[in-house]
Amino acid sequence: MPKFVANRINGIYIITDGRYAGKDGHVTIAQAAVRAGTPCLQLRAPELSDRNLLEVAKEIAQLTRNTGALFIVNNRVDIALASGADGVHLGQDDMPCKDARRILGPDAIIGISVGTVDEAIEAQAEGTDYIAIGPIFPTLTKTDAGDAVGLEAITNVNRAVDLPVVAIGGISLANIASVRSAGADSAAVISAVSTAPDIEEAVRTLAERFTCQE
Ligand code: TZP
Repeated sequence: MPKFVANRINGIYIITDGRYAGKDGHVTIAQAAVRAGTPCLQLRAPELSDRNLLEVAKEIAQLTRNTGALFIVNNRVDIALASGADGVHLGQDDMPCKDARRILGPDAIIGISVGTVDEAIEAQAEGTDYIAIGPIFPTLTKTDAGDAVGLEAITNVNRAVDLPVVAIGGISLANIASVRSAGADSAAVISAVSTAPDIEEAVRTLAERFTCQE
């Protein structure tokens, strides 16, 4: 594992969402998350053209550069490379980890989404740096995410692999402490932050609740 992964895939993991403010929404969320001290930020913008996505990615890479926050691009290895991001997050249908590693190099942070323990074990064998397990709870944000796997999936994946485990899907202020109690190193959130009236405050509150276990 690259030496600086473990302490940054720890705590809150903010994923941007452009549904509410389009292209500018990603940067607005990123700015607020960085102000609130998020250790990790992911740009997830399937709705943007390549050109706009790269522009936003470069802006966020610049924003995070002097803050210590890890900057990850969802799915797009090319955009991660061109923007100078710290790494990429891959789904089960995205480019295989070993090919992404060949392009991005040994120091890049590569995360993989899994829905089962078997997928987590396979992802570890492929050389991923962290595992995202989900959806833990039902979510409306990703319609093809599959059925909720529940809190026990976090515990099971944690036992099966020796990597930071990020819980994702339907995580809110009401349940984030239970995610921590189940053993997640990190909690990834989209709607709990992007729909909040004050994004910075939402990030801070979620981060505090995550660290104060039930
Ligand atoms: N992968 C699994 S669930 C999910 C993703 C990207 C969506 C999480 O969004 P929310 O709004 O935090 O439930």
